[in-house]
Amino acid sequence: MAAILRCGVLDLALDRPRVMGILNVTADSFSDGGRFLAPERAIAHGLAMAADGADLVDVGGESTRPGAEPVALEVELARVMPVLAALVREGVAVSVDTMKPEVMRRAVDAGCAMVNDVNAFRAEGAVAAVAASGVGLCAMHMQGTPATMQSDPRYDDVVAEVREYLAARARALESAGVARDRIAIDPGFGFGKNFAHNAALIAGIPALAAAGYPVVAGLSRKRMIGEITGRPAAERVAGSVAAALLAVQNGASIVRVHDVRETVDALKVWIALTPDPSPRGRGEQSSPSPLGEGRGEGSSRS
Ligand code: HH2
Repeated sequence: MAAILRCGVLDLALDRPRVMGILNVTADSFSDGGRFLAPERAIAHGLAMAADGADLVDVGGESTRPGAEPVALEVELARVMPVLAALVREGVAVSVDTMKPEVMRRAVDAGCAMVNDVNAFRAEGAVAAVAASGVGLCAMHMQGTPATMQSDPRYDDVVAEVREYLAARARALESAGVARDRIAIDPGFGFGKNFAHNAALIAGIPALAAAGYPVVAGLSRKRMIGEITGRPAAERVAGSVAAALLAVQNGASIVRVHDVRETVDALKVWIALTPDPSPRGRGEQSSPSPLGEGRGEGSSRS
């Protein structure tokens, strides 16, 4: 697996776990809906997450929570673009969380480092929108659509099916000219998965990583954490940090989280006390080094 994830001008070294901070510029996200709909609040929160050590800030303008309805292109652009542009101007590495090719194109033009698609670039024109850009790409697995995905998800072998799907999507990107070291994969926790499916996928991260792409894990504040702890979304911080550590322990390269400061602290401890902090299954190993202060330490902008 690549030791570096190439994200446009950002080379994200994967010798230690990386943190993607979640910035939902939406009215209805399951844990922070409405909090960051005002651009100035969103920008301030993005800057705060970067200062707390987020390697990427993932800006999204459309909730994909179970039952969510799609938003119109103009609405999504109006939410995402001013925030994304302001963060890029401030030197923050930004990822855009979208399923829409036009949003992808505009975000790439505005200097985003990564495109994160819960639909794995299946929309017509999505692969073409990103192929020639050079930015990093995160392809996520989802069974069904957000509107219906949690009604009755079924798999014969969830790990094998998710892995095969993600490998096929990565191959589709590579066939369109995307370099392998630009691609990350994500099993899509909670996207058409029940508790047992999610649990199997956490345990199955080594098998997913064996597909040869860095694994992104997004467990933060999700229903599974609530089912285990009995807590509402806003009180799932400790549970989410525990899940992020477990994902990293199992070989995830990037964790997508709401609570950047707490996760970065936990990872610092985990890295400092783990003999080999590089994700299992990765070919080349490196010596332990604590997470640096602030954003981007260990990454390079060229
Ligand atoms: N989860 C959500 C959205 N985007 N992207 C990736 N790669 N992996 C994930 O697990 C993932 C994702 C859903 O979480 P959130 O953004 O917090 O909520 P909402 O979709 O309601 O905005």
